[in-house]
Amino acid sequence: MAAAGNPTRPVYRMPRVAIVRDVPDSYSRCLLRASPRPEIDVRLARSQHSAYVEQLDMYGVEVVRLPADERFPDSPFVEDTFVILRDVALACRLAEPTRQGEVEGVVAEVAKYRKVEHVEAPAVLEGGDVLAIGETLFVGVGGRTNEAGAAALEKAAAREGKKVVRVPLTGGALHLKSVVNAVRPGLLAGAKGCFDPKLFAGHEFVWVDEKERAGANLLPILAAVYVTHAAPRLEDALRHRGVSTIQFEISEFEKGDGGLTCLSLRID
Ligand code: CIR
Repeated sequence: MAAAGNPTRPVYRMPRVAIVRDVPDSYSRCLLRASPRPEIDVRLARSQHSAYVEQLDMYGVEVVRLPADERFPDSPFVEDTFVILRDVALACRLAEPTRQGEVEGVVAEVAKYRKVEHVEAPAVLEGGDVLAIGETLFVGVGGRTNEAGAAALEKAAAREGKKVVRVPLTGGALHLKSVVNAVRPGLLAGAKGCFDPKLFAGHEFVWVDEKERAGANLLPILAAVYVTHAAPRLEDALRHRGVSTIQFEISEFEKGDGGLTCLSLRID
C-alpha cells in the first residue's frame, strides 16, 4: 500500500498488539458533553467492548486486556494515554484532571514494546489527537491537545524523521480522530466543518453527514475497516468504493464521546 504522492511509503502500519482496558462500573460517570446527560448502560457497554475485542482477536491482532480500574471512569478510552512512535512511546499528559492517572496503569505494558518518554507540563497531549499517515503525524490542536503538546510531539517525531502537521479543530470536535481517519491509502473519512481539509493535501475525502458524525471515528484493521452502526450511509458509501467494512454497535461509548479508535491502543 502506498501514500498518495509517495508510492514507496506505507500509509499506516498495521497493529501487532492492541491494548484494551476493561469497563469499570464507574464508566456510568464518564465525562460526556451531551445535555441532559444520557444514561449509560454499563452492562451493555461491556458486551459492546467484548465484541470489539473479539473482532480484533479474530483478525490476528494480539489483544492485551488490562483490568478495569474503578478510579478512572474514562479508562476504556485507552488510546488517549499514549502516542506510539517508531522508537518511543509518549506517555500523554491528559487534559482532564479525572483522566490524568490513567497513564499509570498502561505504562508497564507499553514499556514492553517501546522506550517510554513522559510529556511534561505545560504540554497537554492526548493520543486521540494524533493521526499517523506514513511519515506525517497530524495533531489536532485547540480541543484537548495544546500547542505545547503539539511541540512536544514535534520534537520526538523529528528524531525519527517524521513531520508534524497541526490541525486546528473546530465545530466542537473533541479529538482529531473523532472527526478524521484514514480509510485506506489516499482516502480519508471526515466530518465537515471540524478541520481544514487542505491540511491533508493529496488525500481524497469521504464526507460524513452531520447526522452520522460518529462515523468519522473509524478504524482500519488489516483488510477491513471498522465502522459504527450509527453511520449506515457512510458504511454504504465505503462499500461502494470497494472497502470491506465491519459494523460495530458502540452506542454506550458514543454516549461518552468516544468511538472505535479510542477503545484500543495499537502498537505495530
Ligand atoms: C473524554 O471526554 O475524555 C472521554 N469521555 C472520551 C474520550 C474519547 N477518546 C477519543 O476520542 N480518543
